[in-house]
Amino acid sequence: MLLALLVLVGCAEATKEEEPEKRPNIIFMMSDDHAYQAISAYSNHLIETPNIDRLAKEGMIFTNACVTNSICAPSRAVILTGKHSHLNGKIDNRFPFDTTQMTFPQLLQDAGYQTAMFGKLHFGNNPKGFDQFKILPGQGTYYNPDFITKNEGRIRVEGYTTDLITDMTLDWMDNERDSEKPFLLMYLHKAPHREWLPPERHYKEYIKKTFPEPATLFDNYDGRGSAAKEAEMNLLTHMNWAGDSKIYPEVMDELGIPETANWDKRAFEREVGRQNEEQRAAWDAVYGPMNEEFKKKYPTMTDKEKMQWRYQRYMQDYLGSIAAVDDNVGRLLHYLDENDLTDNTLIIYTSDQGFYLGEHGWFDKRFIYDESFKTPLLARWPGKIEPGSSSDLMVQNLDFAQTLLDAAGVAQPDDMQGESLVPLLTGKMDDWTREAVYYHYYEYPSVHMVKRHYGIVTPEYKLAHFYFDVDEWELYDRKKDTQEMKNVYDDPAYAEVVAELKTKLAELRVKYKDSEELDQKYIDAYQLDK
Ligand code: SGN
Ligand code: CA
Repeated sequence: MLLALLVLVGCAEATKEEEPEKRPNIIFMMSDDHAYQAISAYSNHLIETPNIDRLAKEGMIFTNACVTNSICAPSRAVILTGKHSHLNGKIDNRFPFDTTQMTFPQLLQDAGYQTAMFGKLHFGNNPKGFDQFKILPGQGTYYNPDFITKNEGRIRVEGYTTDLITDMTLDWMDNERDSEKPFLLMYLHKAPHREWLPPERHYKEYIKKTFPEPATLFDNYDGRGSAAKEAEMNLLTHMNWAGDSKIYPEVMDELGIPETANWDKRAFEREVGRQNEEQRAAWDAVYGPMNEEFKKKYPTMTDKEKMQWRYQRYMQDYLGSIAAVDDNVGRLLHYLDENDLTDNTLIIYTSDQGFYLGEHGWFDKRFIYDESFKTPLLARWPGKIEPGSSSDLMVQNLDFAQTLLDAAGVAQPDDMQGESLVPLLTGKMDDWTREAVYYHYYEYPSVHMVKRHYGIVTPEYKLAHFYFDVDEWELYDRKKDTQEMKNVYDDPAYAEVVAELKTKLAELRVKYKDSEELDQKYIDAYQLDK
């Protein structure tokens, strides 16, 4: 009898040991243009984001995560393929994404994962490797959006986009999720992308707030090259009055304010004009009085005052849009808690790139400079990631594909160019060897006019080469000049650093298979495409 019992216990032990670890569910949460400066786990000088912060408290925060090409669709292509833009071909927002390429969701689906995508993809074609998807066409809209769906064609849904993306996600979790399989969920917000329209519950509150100005709001770009001077992303001179600051087109006419871009008023119509009667009445009850006040102030405002006013208006709408993202992240986390899904789910929260919140007087992104080059990154994986941990290593959006494949126990294709972050996440950092990252931005000439450039970034320095219609180099000492105000490329004290970094940059270009031929190829293709 005792022997039989021992044998039985022995068998149970053996089965326990042999039972393969359950593959984790994966939720990849990404918002669009969400600056790390606007997540309170990074800094709470602008906004509190308690739900997003929960991921940092219960997981890991990365303080030096960055992108390879700071713009929307290219970033998404890098994430899906695990390859730099020059290899995956999606160098800018206009080039088509080549859907014959392998992406990590296809590999996860092949390996038995149930896969779904909700929200913004921005490729102009549908994602491959998804059992279900509902995506916004192009940039999408904030109110009453259209969705392109896998099973129902193009649909229009009444409501506020950030909330709707979550409704669809939760509906899928409730009604379509196959509990026999692990899942990959890509939960992709449009917010807080331009033109920054919050829902009523937040604009009511945010329009009354005042935010601290960044130290470089009045930057005159001295000390840098022509790229910073010629970029068209200044809050005072390049922001739309109607589209961005929400001044009514008729108020602009009354005050004699010309359109900033020739689509300034059209942008307002495209977004605010999409609201239904009820939404519009609620909007006007709050933005109407703001317009009235502006009418009184405007005629005597100095340029400095206009800049300050525009900065506050920008932050009110941008941060109000983020407040809704945070609410919805909270809804999703709550659903996981309630449905016993928290423990075996790896969650990533990131943005497709960083964003300028008035630093250097700017909005938008594109540059290799920190606010757009860096991106928020938080990861939670109970039992695997130490709660409250952080990493300042230079990880990139290039690493996500391999990381998620690795987490799922799926082989990483040899031609992917990133590195799995799983060792970092699980506290086995010994084999992390990356000392520098490579960056390459292409979309020029185009909206915001940020010149083409590539460069190398190490924890200490940033070296960038601006090319195409210029041939200029910039070097920043990241430790001494954290705001990147002084290009020290020509400073003899840095001659050795320049020489060393140029060698390393050339090596990185070889390593990642970028080249002058490819630079030229993408210039030629762009010209033809014009
Ligand atoms: C639109 C925006 C630009 C933005 C690009 C790219 N203007 O053109 O400000 O830089 O998208 O953004 S808008 O008024 O039409 O919104 S991205 O996130 O898709 O790369
Ligand atoms: Ca973006």
